[in-house]
Amino acid sequence: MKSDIGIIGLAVMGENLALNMESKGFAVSVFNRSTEKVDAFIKGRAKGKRFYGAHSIQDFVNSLSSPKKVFLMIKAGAAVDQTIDTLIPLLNEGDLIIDGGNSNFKDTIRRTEYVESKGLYYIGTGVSGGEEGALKGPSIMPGGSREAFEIVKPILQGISAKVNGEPCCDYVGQNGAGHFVKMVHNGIEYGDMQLICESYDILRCVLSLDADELAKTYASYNRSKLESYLIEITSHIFEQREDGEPLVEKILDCAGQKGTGKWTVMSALDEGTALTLIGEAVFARCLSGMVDERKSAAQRYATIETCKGTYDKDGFIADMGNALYAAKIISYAQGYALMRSAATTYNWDLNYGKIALMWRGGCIIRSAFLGKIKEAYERDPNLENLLMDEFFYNSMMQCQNSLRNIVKAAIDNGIAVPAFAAALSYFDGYRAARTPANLLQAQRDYFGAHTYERTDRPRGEFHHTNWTGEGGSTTSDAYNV
Ligand code: NBP
Repeated sequence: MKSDIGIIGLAVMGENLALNMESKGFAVSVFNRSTEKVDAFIKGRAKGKRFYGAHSIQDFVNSLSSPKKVFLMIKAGAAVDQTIDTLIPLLNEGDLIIDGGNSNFKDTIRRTEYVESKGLYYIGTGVSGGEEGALKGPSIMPGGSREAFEIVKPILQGISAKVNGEPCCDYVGQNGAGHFVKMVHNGIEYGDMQLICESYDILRCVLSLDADELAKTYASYNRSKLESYLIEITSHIFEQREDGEPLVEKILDCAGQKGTGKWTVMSALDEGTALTLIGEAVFARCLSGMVDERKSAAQRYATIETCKGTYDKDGFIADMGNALYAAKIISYAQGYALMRSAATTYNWDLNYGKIALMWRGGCIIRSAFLGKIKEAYERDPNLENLLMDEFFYNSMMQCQNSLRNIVKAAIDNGIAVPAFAAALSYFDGYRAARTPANLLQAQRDYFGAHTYERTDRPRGEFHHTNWTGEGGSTTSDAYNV
């Protein structure tokens, strides 16, 4: 009997996805470049289950029923291109290649065109939820043609997480849309994690909370509007002890990153949308990496007083909860604004409510809050910015003072809060009818004759002033900074 689907790549994600598929009733073929991993899997976790372990790609392809569905779960980058090139001559018209790794969406746009030019279908899909999600039900964000999605829909929706019976997997859009949305998901994950880390830094400094109290505080946040996987695991992390000491205090404060946060910020720069909170989250990881330099600077500036304020404990903890909520709203507003802009650039018809639903379960940023985003886009599918939605407007009005209090406390106590501060600055900038950019335009026109629009003239009319009396009337249209 032939298999319903085949997976190439038996590292942590591929192995668990394969087991998930088999547990949902699909027969699965597996292949891995180093074939000893195939044997180890078949003799180990796959024993007695409906798997076929192949030792060559040809054997692997032959073992699949038509249309053949090949799911790549391998390292992103050149490995994907190489494997696609190996597969193309072995597949027939109408067969499908699915890339489930963290590929750059621009690579996925290119590969979709290439694979489709050979008469095959191509799906680039985000898969989120790590090892556990892959096994028990990840969030799956597929992009490609609709026909391609229909071929594999029963399998992808079958293995995905479910919230209230609805699969956390649906068609996202053409070519790179799935990988783009997954990338933004990862960027938002960076922002959520950074906000939680900053809240921990403030709480331990200002209120001197110990690990037990922090565990209780985050557990209480998890019973509130902040309910989410990341808040939940944070409370568990504070409970973890080693030799009687909280393990978290023994972990070096040097953050790693694999690049999807950076890609998100780079695409925001390409789009010209303000993704300040995620940008700060990426830079905070960079700064954390300068371990020795920071130690020297700490000694040099040791006389600056930090952690010196006194605050009402219960009131401060409540303020922190509200500040986290307000900053999270702003971060998601920025992330969704980026997706809106990219949808126009790349001609994707993104359904923002469905995207919120796909993130609602199975993935790292899963939270009750995403249900509110889904409702906001149900109220208005063309919502310009989440901050303009009725629910989020009311939430911001309830929480923005707390965000100010927390940023003030951080500044007074000498604690870095790049993400909280970026959130507040974006909010205040976004709701400003008049920014100081009039002066900026005057500066640009002064030194570079870049011209400016006027408040007392129609938009689109550009004016130049000879500020020094020495310049001519020639204006710049090629040189822009
Ligand atoms: P890795 O990203 O560590 O990749 C290891 C797999 O890639 C192995 O099967 C390896 O085969 C294969 N591979 C490599 Br490396 N080069 C290859 C080549 N030239 N040709 C064929 N196969 C090659 O595995 P992972 O952590 O399971 O992640 C898989 C994908 O899913 C990645 O794109 C990752 O970014 C993404 N992802 C990971 C997570 C997570 O939590 N880990 C979550 C979501 C998405 P070998 O055994 O022969 O070396």
